[in-house]
Amino acid sequence: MSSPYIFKKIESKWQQFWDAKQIFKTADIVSHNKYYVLEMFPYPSGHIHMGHVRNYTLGDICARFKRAQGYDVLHPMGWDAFGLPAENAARAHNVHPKTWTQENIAAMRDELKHLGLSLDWSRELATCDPSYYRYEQQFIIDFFKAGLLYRKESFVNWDPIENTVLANEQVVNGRGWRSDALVEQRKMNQWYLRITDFAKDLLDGLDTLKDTWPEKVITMQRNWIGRSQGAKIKFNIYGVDDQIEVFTTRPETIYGCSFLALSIHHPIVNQLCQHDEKIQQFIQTCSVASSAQADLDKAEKIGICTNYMAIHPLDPSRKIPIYLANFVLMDYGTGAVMGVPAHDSRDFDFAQKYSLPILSVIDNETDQPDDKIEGKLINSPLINGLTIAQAQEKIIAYLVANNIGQQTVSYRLKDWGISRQRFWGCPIPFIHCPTCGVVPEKPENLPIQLPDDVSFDQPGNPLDSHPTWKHTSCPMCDQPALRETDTLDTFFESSWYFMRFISQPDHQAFDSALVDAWLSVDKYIGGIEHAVMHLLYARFFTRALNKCGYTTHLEPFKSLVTQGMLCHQTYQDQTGQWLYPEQVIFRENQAFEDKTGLPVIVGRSIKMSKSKHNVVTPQSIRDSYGVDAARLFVVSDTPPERDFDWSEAGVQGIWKFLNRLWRLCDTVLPHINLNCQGGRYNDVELKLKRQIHQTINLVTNDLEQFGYNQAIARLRTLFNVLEGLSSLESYQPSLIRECIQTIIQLFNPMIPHICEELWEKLGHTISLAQTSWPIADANYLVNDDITVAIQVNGKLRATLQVNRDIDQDTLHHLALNLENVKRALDAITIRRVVYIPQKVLNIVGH
Ligand code: ANZ
Ligand code: ZN
Repeated sequence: MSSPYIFKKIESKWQQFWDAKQIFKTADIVSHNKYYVLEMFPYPSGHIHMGHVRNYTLGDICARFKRAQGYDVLHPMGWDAFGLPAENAARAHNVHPKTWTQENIAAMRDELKHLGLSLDWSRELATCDPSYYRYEQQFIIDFFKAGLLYRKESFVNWDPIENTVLANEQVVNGRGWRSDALVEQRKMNQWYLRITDFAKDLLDGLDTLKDTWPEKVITMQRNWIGRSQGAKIKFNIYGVDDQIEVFTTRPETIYGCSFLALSIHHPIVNQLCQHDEKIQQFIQTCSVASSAQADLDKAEKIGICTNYMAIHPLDPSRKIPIYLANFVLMDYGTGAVMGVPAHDSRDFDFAQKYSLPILSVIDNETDQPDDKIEGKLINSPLINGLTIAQAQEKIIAYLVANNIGQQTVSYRLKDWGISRQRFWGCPIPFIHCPTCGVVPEKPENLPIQLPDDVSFDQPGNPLDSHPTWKHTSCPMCDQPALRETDTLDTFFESSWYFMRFISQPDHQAFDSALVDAWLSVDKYIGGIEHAVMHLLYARFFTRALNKCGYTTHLEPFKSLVTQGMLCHQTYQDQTGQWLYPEQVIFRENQAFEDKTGLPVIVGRSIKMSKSKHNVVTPQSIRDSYGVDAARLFVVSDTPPERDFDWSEAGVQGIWKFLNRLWRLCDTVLPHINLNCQGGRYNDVELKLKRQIHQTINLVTNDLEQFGYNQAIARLRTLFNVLEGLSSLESYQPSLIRECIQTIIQLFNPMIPHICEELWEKLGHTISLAQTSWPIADANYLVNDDITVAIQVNGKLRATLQVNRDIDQDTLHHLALNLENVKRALDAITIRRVVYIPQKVLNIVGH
């Protein structure tokens, strides 16, 4: 009777079936019952790794579950296909980045299709395709017209070896992350998007996400946007007809100010110190350093005194030295700081180093916000004796009244610099005309395509060195002009791909009615590494498109899941070389190298990475255990947001379980037939019936909340019950059928291939992918067990866990055996016993 579980055959059979029937294709309609599931789309590096498998399995479970519940599910897949690795491959192997990318996409698509994901492949897109990026060029021009795009000369991190601008995140300890070259600060003309216009809105929007996004992501975004309330205060410069404005969050400490510190890039520095050699020398030194916040925090705080003094705005008799300091950023606040050494640790260090006065202006200052002792102002004529809050208010009122300053809010968030001196990105569709200036390309000339004949033998941007590409004529005056050779930051592509997935007409970016209907993404799943940049840019982009009339939406992602990393033990041989898991064998819990038999050093479980060789490939797992085992394993045991430890023993355990599931079906099959009818249930049957429906109820709730590991645990419990039944004959066949079917249906989102096959074996002619989710019958959800309070003369003495249908006599009997009750009854003669069913048993006596 029993047949073996041949997963390879089953898996390819059902993948072909779903594909041929186009079951997961989503109609282009304005659905009122939609559910949009999206995993962050992959970069086509060439291979699918286990992290992808976990990510897409999480999404697929959700998509299959929601589909079974009757939603119109959209679950698409595509490729985030621009970026540096393609360019590096082009340099190394003399192949066009497009060719390299397309080959990788083909390989990865093939691997993905073997995972049995319920994807609508008809919507597949690659962002390097002109049919995609042409709309980015259109957006850029729209943004320009809406005042959201501008050019600015600013200091950027310049990598002199790679010949390109680096983002702050790409500068590590002052060096280029890849070249290791000392990064310089260069002044360059760059394109910027006005994300700062939306700083407040992006911050406020987080409130609407606080129940559906992970708290830590919200916090990270909030910190990144970095709202600070404070004041701007103007200081006159002694002997010069000019002012320096500082931004401070602590205006009440103004009497403690003993120096001003300016950024080296502050415009006034050039004005006053252009011919001061020592100052110019200092600026030079500071320029060869990263402006990344993290690096600045670590760097030693240094400064230099200018020959200028500022006048204290509240006490004109005081002159305050003006310094330049490396810790003052030009692009935060006003680029100038009032130094208050007694109340700021950075200012304190600076004051000590340069022997500046340290004047305390607050008594009892404490870091404890809920401290009873409140700090009071001292040494501050205008505000002495006031609390900090009172002092702030009074100082600001004074500043405003005397036109010295005003209350203000500053954001850490900076405008998004989108220019990259790269080839493999979307060309920015502008033209530099000697007469007309910077002019957008004509709409009819879009897309501006990347050239196919490209050479990477020179450093720098090949678009710039291409013999013809940049030479064009001005759209306004028709005279010879030069094309912009910068391309867009690749975060641009990932900022709207979820809209293009919804709708991809030939002649426009998307159909707005469809996008309005299908956004926001109901479940967005991806790595925590995107907590700030990608998610913030996409939130901004949606608002920018909203402003340009493309969509009514503001927030693109309703609910977010950030999955943990996949980890594995590491192995090293005696010389410290990393070994792959398949090079290691275990004997009696000791690890040895399979070739040499020498002992292996086993390291703790860390994120799978090629450099440490602690990876398993989806391909090898598929070959040894099958896709269903891989899918089930990566979601079992651990909640999605936690790191997951991959182990051979673990996946073997899952594989054994799948075999048991297979065999159990074979075992029960002879006892059930398709049209077996159910009758009244006896007690034993009722118990099983309740277990089935409670499982449906709980698993449904678990899946709703992404508690996949929990759902699996409950399903395995029901499975164990069925597998453990001593005699199937004593149950009505219909009940056994219901039980096995429920197990299969509820397991289907995780392990769809084996479930489809078993479903078919049970005689069904309609596939599970087309079958509705089971619904728990409320009549069977009541718990068998209840807690009854046992009272003696109205006083609680004990509680008892009993079956809800227990009769009074049995209950009474059980109660009399309880120690506490016995003791209470010691000197009492029982007169009466009152039972309020399922609540209280009261024993009354005297
Ligand atoms: C006087 C003062 C006294 C300050 C005190 C702090 C404590 P957050 O909270 O991050 O907004 N600051 C202002 N602009 C700066 C810039 N461009 N580069 C570096 N530091 C700058 O920090 C605001 C505080 O950081 C401001 O308040 C200012 O120092 C400094 F007891 O002013 B404070
Ligand atoms: Zn012109």
